[in-house]
Amino acid sequence: MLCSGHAACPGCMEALSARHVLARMGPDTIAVIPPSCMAIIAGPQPYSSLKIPVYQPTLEASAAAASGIRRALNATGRGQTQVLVLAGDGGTYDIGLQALSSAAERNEDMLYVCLDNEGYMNTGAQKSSSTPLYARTSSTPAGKLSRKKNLTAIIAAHGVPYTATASVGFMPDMLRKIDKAKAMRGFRLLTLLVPCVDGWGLPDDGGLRAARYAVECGAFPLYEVEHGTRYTVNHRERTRPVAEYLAVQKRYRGMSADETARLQAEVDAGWDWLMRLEGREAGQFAP
Ligand SMILES: Cc1ncc(C[n+]2csc(CCOP(=O)(O)OP(=O)(O)O)c2C)c(N)n1
Ligand code: SF4
Ligand SMILES: [Mg+2]
Repeated sequence: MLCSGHAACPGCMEALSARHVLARMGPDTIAVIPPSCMAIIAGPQPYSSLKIPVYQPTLEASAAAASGIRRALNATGRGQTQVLVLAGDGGTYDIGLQALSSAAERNEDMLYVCLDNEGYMNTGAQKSSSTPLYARTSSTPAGKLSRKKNLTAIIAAHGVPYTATASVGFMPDMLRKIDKAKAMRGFRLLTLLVPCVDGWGLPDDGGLRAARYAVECGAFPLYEVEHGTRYTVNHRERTRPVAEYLAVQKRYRGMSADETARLQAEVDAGWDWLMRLEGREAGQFAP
């Protein structure tokens, strides 16, 4: 579904993730791809590296464009065709959030995949609200001073059928979630962590390792939320300190021991929050 010869950097995890998403979604799918690395990978019209129709909206409008395509398909008897958004974190956490929230509130029937490389990578690796605390970007050269926004929980709070995180470093979990989301109807969001070789300062063959370490240290937990309340954590073991995840990337170079300890504490707090939400659904926790 994704042709070879596209314009991704060598070793790009976004291209690898998109290839698997597209393969699972199948040919009866229309893709909506706003400005982002994925739009470069998909190619400039009239050329395309995707074997399905692609619509490229403005950076703000992915979820609105996908809503319109969905309704046009329904009106012409093509309700079975999947509408798939492939958008970056800048176009999702920040610039497209208003349209995204509206589509979630209306429970529009689409699968929205956020290819989360934690920055505006296509335009030179500026920070987004998905960039984690202390990460260096071209617009935060001394390290970001605010934390990563929790998109999954924000959209889950709209009460939509399905939101989940996934990482290409845990492929069976990722493929299961794509299949599960595809089989559902209504608004579905998958946030895929896609380590960026260029923006994170990784070696060309370092993407998968970063994708695994992020989960194993708890910085990017794998979980899914059904109907806004039922939280399930999919990878429960934390087998590394955050410091090991930071060490494989140049975007955290020069961090002090104090900053590393603060980031570890923030990851620990995020993990506890997730455990409480999961327990609350099981009746073990009174909010
Ligand atoms: C409203 C608006 N602002 C800025 C841009 C310029 N722009 C194009 S792609 C891009 C980066 C998008 O970042 P993200 O969505 O995270 O995708 P990535 O490039 O990281 O894959 C920006 C800022 C634009 N197209 N529209
Ligand atoms: S800048 Fe990053 S996300 Fe974009 S194509 Fe290159 S490696 Fe992939
Ligand atoms: Mg991005």
